[in-house]
Amino acid sequence: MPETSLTKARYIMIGGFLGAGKTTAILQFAKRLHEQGVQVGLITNDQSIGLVDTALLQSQGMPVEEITGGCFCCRFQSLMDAAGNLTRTAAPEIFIAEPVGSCTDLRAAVSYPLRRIYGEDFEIAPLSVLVDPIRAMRVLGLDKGKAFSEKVLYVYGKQLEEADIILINKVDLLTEADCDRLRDALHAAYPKAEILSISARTGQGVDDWYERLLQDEIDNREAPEVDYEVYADGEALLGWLNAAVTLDAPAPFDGNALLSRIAAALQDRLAAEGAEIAHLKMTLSPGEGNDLAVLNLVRGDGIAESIHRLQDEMESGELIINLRAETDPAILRAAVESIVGDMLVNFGVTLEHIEAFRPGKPMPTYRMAMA
Ligand SMILES: Nc1nc2c(ncn2[C@@H]2O[C@H](COP(=O)(O)OP(=O)(O)OP(=O)(O)O)[C@@H](O)[C@H]2O)c(=O)[nH]1
Ligand SMILES: [Mg+2]
Repeated sequence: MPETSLTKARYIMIGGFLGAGKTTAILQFAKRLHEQGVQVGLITNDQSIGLVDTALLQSQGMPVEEITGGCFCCRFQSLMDAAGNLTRTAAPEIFIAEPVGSCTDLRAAVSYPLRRIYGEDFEIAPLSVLVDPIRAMRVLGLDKGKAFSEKVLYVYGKQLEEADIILINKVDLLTEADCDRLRDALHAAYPKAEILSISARTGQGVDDWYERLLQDEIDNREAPEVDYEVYADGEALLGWLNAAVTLDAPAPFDGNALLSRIAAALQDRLAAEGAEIAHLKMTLSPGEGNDLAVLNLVRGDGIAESIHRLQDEMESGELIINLRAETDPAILRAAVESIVGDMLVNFGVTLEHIEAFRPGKPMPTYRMAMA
């Protein structure tokens, strides 16, 4: 619980499936607030340690706390501790939290408990859920392409069902006609949600959303029912891998090219295994300075994007890999170990951390279906 706040802080949660653009949207919103002199605190979340999202947000000078080893719902007290730590270090007026992208039931397991137990400390903003439009068109049957299996799609659907605001993100990638088709299909399937379209990257359409997030309160409606057996099975179908490697090269090398080569090799290997990638994200940071290379891939047939590039060649540093795909985690681990081994064959390499697993059954600390 924030200890030093005299007025209520605002708690904003921005959800959505893996790769939908949550971190990008949070960073842009936080930058905007920062420019306006508003103190912001960010909270990231993952099933494991070694997070690309935390590294990315910290590299932008943002106060960030991360909750690892389980989702907000299952680690509710850790969420409150993270808010307390941020209050001590940065005194935020606004907290922006990014839940795990395979997590749902946030309304009942986070928003309503927060309001009921800590309502004197927090105002709770509407629950936003972002979608990647290409993924959403496939899920809703508007477009062909590899989709996830049924139980993973159950989780995807539940995320949308509980949203106050569904955001069609990445509209910079869509034709107007496709955006309209997607909006109509989302509206038909999830009539309770307001649907906005934005580009977190370019800032298109974000102003109305920001206004809602800063002024409105979460809706009071009953949270959707969630079958935790199906939800747990759906989450467990997604293999999860986090790895951190320190590397030391015999001579300066192009770090941007190295990341692209690793991504291309992983993409080929996982396609051959029939594993649909939900999100591959990697960072490469030189041992000195604040420079950072960041690469993302959000579909098996997507194009890997370097969203930050290193200015100079590097000689030593740290590589972080976060990979989520629908497959056996042992396949992810074997792929990462062999590809990283091949690519770094002439380097001095220390594997600091590698973990590949299926997320465990979610067991929320609280579940309050009614506001
Ligand atoms: N073209 C385009 N790309 C975007 C936009 N927003 C996000 N992206 C890209 O989508 C990819 C995934 O974005 P993230 O913000 O990391 O997604 P996320 O939802 O936080 O993903 P997880 O944390 O893995 O669940 C990155 O390559 C982003 O640059 C957008 O508005 N337009
Ligand atoms: Mg993220």
